Amino acid sequence: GKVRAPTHIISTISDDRGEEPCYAGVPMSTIVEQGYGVGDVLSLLWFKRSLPRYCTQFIEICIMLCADHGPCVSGAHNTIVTARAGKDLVSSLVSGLLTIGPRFGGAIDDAARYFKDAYDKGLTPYEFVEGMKKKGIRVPGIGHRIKSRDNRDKRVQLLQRYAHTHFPSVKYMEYAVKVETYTLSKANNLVLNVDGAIGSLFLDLLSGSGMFSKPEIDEIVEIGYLNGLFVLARSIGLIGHTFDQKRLKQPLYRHPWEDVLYTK
Ligand code: Q5B
Repeated sequence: GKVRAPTHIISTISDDRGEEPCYAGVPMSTIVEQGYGVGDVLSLLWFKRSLPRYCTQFIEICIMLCADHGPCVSGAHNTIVTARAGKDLVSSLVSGLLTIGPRFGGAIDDAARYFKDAYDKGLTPYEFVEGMKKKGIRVPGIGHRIKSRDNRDKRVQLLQRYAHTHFPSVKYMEYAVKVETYTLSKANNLVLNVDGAIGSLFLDLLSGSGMFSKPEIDEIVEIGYLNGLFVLARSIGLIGHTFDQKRLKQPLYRHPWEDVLYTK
């Protein structure tokens, strides 16, 4: 038979060799003519399948809600400083993106991992939170610098409301809310944050939609797809902050001496 020389790259999500590009086998003309949205395209390229409308709309809501959170957060701050140093769009964007991690925006995957593990093992919120404390690990998806019991994060409420209306099951999110009830008994700012809401609700999407097998869900959680939602979304805002600084012709940023504690 035919012998195929081994290739250096294997790729399974898209193909540009034909008359038109295809995403997971779906031609671009179908995507455009049938009114696919960003959620559909993300589903094809990340999950290699079309998802039901309520799922793709949820993905789009996550992207819209996380697109920006003002100039004071780590990512925007870095982007603003970089743009003001005269750097180009890509440099300004990536300097902001590089701050996304376990404390800022990049706790979605770990929130999903820990909430899934705790729920699947049947741990009570008390056992889960105190177990994390013993290990010296902060509960990912819990806590916020400015949000608190008395100043709830509207984004979290909007995501929860959407899921309650459209998802067949919200068991992971309900577990995360029980964890929040326990952490709030410890401190006012230990709320379920936007990372925790997306992490727990994405578990509900994966397990409740019937579109993913159990090994596929485990693989998605293990690989860590979900921080990608925040990275993708916040890129929109960081690009906006770059243009804003350039439009405003802002000079080189220098932090004021008065705001530094010089000490030995
Ligand atoms: N403590 C977020 O901390 C923050 C605890 C905890 C147990 C916790 C912290 C945290 C987990 C990571 C996470 C996503 C660093 C946040 C986001 C996007 C954003 C951002 C924006 C946007 C805030 C005071 C005491 C200490 C701590 C304890 C704190 N968190 N205990 N589990 N999770 N969370 N990140 O206020 O006894 O005094 O030592 O790491 O989910 O990034 O808008 O800003 O859209 O851009 O700085 O929303 O919660 O509190 O560090 O002074 O801690 O609380 O151990 O206890 P803070 P700290 P003790 S959403």
